[in-house]
Amino acid sequence: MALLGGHDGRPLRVADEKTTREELFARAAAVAGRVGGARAVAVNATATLDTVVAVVGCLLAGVPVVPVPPDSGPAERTHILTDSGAELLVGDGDFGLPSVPATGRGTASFPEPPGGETAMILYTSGTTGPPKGVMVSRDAIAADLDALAEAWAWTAEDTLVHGLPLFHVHGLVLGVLGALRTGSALVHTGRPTPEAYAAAGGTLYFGVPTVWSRVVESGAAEALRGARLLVSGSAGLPAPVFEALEARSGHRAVERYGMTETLITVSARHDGERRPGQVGLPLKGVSTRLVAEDGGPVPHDGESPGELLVCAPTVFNGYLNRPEATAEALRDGWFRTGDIATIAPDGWHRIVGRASTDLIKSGGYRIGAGEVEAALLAHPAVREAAVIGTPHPDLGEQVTAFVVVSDAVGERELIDFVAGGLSAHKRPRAVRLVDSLPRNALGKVQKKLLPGL
Ligand code: MCA
Ligand code: AMP
Repeated sequence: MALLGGHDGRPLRVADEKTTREELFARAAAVAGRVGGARAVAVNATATLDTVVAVVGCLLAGVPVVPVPPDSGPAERTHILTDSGAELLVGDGDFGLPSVPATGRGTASFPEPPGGETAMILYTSGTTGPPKGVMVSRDAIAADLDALAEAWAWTAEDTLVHGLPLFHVHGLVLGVLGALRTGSALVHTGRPTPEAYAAAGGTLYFGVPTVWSRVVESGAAEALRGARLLVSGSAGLPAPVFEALEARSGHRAVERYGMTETLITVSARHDGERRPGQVGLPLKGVSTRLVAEDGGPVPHDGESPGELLVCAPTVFNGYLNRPEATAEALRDGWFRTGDIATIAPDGWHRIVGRASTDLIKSGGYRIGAGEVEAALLAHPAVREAAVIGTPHPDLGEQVTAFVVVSDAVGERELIDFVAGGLSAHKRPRAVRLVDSLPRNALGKVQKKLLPGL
């Protein structure tokens, strides 16, 4: 089966624009004809139909597509474009690359490219340094979407509703390619607001926990009673939000777990239990296990925590240009997630934390502390910086920075300074000016001693 399914699926809406499958594939064919042969192609991944056309066009042509966050600041964008080797931009954007339009209609058909080839390069934060390019193959995407379709009974009868960003796995791979492959109708609401979710009349809804918490708080949950499945992922769904959502919508949310590098690997099922605070069972074709810090096995007794390792056909092709990082993360086919989990004897997984304090999840976005620290240190008044995630009632975690400065500088100025280089969600919400950072005898910052952790 072609990665993108047939041309006879149901219609799509992205923000205010509607289209049929036929129209989408005709527009995408025009793009495919213009990008063929490029090493990689960038797309300014706004929440628009043009983005969907551009991505589908690249996939038809078998050219790796690089969705660029539209709000990424100059430093982040330059890194993504340089590292990915993108040779062209589809659509609008001031990217300093030759661009081709996403307009027009084509009639050519394209042979299905080899499944092992990289379909997308998705940039995601590590604990240190700039974001890494995660190479995701066509086969990995197809395997993941088919496993999810099976677990959620996701078919062409569904109308999928979400408003998530089109530059990450959740919104783009599941939320757009999933609809194309299963044939379901898609309503992308532009932004994931509770009002838009309530008005969309879907059967299947995707959201990050912040979205579900806002759906509950706003009173919109009541309008989702007629849906079939509400799915949460990208960060842990707090049990109180799970329970409030059930009380107001009648739905026990399906929680699922994944990563950019592995796609979605663990989920509750449409025809199975839903347990608040737990992320479910491995999807079809996925194996998981737990290891201790010394690499030894950890029992699957539902209590002993260990680092979660994943082996699956959905695992990535590696980090672009970073063989050492790839070798470090992927050993003998097992990917080290960096997440600490328990596995119960009945196979249910619970994510209990992360091995490193240097990866922050805010609103479902993964943010590397090191990248934000580097952005702060570029300010002439900043001498030292330590960034951590601190609890936030709406976002799960917020980015909090502790900085030592040499000259008088305000919190706002430093926040705006970071925003000048990086995506908006990477900005610290709070900057605390301190006299010094806690360090050990070797001079390493002891983040666990910072207030808030
Ligand atoms: C933000 N704002 C700020 C600051 N930070 N203003 C001043 N100072 C700051 N430090 C601004 C924002 O720009 C925004 O302004 C306003 O405050 C509200 O921001 P926020 O509370 O963040 O809300 P939001 O903009 O409505 O975003 C919440 C959100 C968003 C919609 C939940 O975080 C989101 O789209 N998250 C999804 C992330 C995602 O898709 N992750 C998937 C990764 P203004 O209103 O003017 O814009 S893939 C993945 O994780 C795996 C595979 C998986 O499992 O899915
Ligand atoms: P990303 O690379 O942005 O895809 O983020 C992946 C990370 O999100 C994982 O390593 C987890 O830490 C976190 N994550 C995703 N889904 C869940 C979930 N359902 N529960 C807890 N954490 C999650």
